[in-house]
Amino acid sequence: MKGQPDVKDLTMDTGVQQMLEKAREEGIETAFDRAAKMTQCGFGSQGVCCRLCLEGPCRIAPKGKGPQRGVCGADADTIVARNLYQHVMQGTSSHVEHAREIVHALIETIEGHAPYQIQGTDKLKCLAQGLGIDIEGKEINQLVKEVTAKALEDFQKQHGTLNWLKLKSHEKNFQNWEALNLLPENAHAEIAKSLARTVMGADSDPANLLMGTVKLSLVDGFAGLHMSTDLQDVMFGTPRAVKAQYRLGVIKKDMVNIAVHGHVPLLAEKVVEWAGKLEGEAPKVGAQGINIVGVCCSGNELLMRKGVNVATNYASQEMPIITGALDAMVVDIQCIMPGLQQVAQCYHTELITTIPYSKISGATHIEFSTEKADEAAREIVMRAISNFTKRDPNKISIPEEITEAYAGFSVEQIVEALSAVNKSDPLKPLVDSIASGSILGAVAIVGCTNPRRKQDKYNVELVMELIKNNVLVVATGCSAHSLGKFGLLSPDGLKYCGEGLRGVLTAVGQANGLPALPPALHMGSCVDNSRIADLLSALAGYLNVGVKDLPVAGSCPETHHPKALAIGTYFLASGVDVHVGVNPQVTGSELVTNVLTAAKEDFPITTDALFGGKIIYEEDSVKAAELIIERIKMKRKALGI
Ligand code: XCC
Ligand code: SF4
Repeated sequence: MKGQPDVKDLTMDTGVQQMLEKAREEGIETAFDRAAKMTQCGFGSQGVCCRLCLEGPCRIAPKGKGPQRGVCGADADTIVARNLYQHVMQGTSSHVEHAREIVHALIETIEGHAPYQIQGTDKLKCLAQGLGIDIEGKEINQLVKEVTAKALEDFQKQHGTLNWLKLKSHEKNFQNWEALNLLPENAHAEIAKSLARTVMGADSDPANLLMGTVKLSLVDGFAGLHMSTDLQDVMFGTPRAVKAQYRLGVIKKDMVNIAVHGHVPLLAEKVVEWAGKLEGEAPKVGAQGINIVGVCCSGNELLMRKGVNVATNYASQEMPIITGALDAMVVDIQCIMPGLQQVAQCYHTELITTIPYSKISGATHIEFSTEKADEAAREIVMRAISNFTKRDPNKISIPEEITEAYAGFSVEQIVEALSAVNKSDPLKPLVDSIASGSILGAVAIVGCTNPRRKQDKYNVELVMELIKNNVLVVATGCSAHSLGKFGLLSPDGLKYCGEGLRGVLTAVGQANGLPALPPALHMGSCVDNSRIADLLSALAGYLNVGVKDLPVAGSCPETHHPKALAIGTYFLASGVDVHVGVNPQVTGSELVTNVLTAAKEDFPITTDALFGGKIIYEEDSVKAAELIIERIKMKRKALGI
């Protein structure tokens, strides 16, 4: 078709390019096509469009040329701050709901109503102790009961603060937040208060709104990310290093292929279990077996704990269907494009939604509940098997490329790997390498891919630039998938590292019987950004400094989801610089921009001054790497190294 962008400009992934060509030939529209057609609203892009009440929508004209206040009198600063707050609210409520699901699944499990087993007993004991529970002589079920009761308090208590915040925050951060009156009482109250606070005619002081946003982000961090990860580890075990494969080539022509997509592993784990149990059914329809592949963060959860292969990441989630060989795509919550059904209906693929509050019109809905987890998973797998017979052979074309990758780097696994170098003091080799300059610092590459940006390019380029400069990289989410696809989660990627970093990764790898550790350590899904926070707290504790003093940063080069803004704000509040490669829709307010980016040094309040972390907004990955490294060097200097 004329005027369409070259597929090579849309994604770095050649398999995805191939599928985009196929989609065009077959007349199928994808997210990349829709992104190309959708012109972005100039007001919305800067965050100055307000539709909070029926006097509006109102929008503030840029550069003073036109109305400078909404009908109610709200100015650009108020509107931008409220919009950011609401984005963070969306992210926070997503993660908090995720955590709450896991709490209930654990409770139902010990009450005998849900077909799961408590696999992470060490983690359970460790959490229980941290929460002040006496573990002496108690059965596992009793400990789960007491730990989940502490978790439920984080949705209910009317005074004090979140148990998980007390459990997981670094002492210096806790003191700072307490002094600034930022400690949330409970997750639900804070979300409700945030909604009440950002309605028309409530809080309109932009600085106050920004502090509210930070307070809410602590709910995201502790009652969302940390609680989800911790309790998932209790249920399914803490991840350990695994080897797996990446790219669309993991879809197998002669097997029943099921893609698992979404976020909460409760369903995904069951689908894997039932695929194993029903393996014998596949030959009855002429298939050689059942092949589960991951997409997005459900993919991450299964990769981390089960070594399940990953087909693709966010922006290209339609592509597994376009191979013509996907027999079912089963989804739960978040990041699931409604457009999937449009694509699925052009093939034999059955799109299956499972969560009552996340349905897609036209898709099959098989209700998943923890009580009925087995029945639902069994039905899903059986349907996929029967769909195998409905394939159209003329429509099948699977890209061949496959990349090898390692994942499963929980904090526990990282510490264990380091123990092989120094058993009595595992963090010492890492800290020594940082002090000597062999490792300059560490950066977490997090977040997504976004159909508006060339897929994988910015994630990969940034990492290449960082590791070349001896910066250690850890990764989560769909950006980790980008790295996996391009060999950066494999020791093969070592050739891109600077000498110092390469030396350390090789030494630690060899102490563990591997040729080397990969240049980027895959730490999990987006909720597993909590693992990164844990690692930073441990390092800061070891060095007896604040998290804000560490030569580290976070970066989301290709994000698309408001969840990333919630996570990013939590990291800012914890004293970590956060680079964003995608327009965060705040540039319409000089005040908000200055508070977050500390662009003007003499600005009265900045997150940098309050917490020790700031936003670096830079779309170019090479320039971003320079800016990140500059800050890392500044923090090194302050540490005297
Ligand atoms: Fe979604 Fe988590 Fe982003 Fe991927 S990385 S696109 S948020 S699935 Ni979380
Ligand atoms: Fe307009 Fe104010 Fe209503 Fe927003 S809250 S739509 S700025 S009148």
